Amino acid sequence: SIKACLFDLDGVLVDTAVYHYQAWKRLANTMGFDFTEEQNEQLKGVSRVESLNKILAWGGVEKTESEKDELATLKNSWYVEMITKMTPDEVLPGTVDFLTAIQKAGYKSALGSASKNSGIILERTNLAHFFDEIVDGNMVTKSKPDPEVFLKGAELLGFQPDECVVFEDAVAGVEAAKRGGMKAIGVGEKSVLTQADVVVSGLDKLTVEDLEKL
Ligand code: G16
Ligand code: MG
Repeated sequence: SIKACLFDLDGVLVDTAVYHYQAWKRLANTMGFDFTEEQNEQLKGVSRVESLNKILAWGGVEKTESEKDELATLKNSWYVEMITKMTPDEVLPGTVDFLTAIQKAGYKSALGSASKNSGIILERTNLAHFFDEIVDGNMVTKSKPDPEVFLKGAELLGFQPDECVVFEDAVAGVEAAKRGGMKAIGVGEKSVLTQADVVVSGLDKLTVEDLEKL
């Protein structure tokens, strides 16, 4: 049975995708091109370097490794400027209630995010205290859909993969959970998150009883 919960950050607990989008858009604009909101969907759950590579390809722009480092750093400085101003109001609906309920019911929780900025986001939104362990982009070498981020979370919490459930909004994240041998609750659309065991529109639609039924 399920004993631990592993949460993705962006798109599950908070909506930082809008800030990533604004910062990447600004970067593309400085290079003389733009990209659409639809293209932006492809950046969700994807690491910073991989996101930059995709954007450069969309603009038909080639850069050296050191130029890419500079561009990624510039984008991140704009992104950090925005997330530093985040408030607890930006936590997605139902998140605090659900995290409180599972904590009371005795489930352990870990974060499993691709972001290297998870610490600042969790502090600004008052969510940090809900997590027994934090695994983020600073601690992993392989991006989702590789299961590394979630396997590390399970290990740090001291549980087997099949005792864990992952909450994910990205296709790559759901795939990572399944490849890691975990249950996956998709947050989003059923037609998109086809590999998930259960799909909900948000954490506001979940109760502790739903975890017992997995
Ligand atoms: C998040 C976002 C991605 C972002 C990645 C890296 O992942 O969904 O769009 O590119 O983190 O973020 P950073 O540049 O802050 O290291 P997740 O796993 O929380 O959904
Ligand atoms: Mg996500």
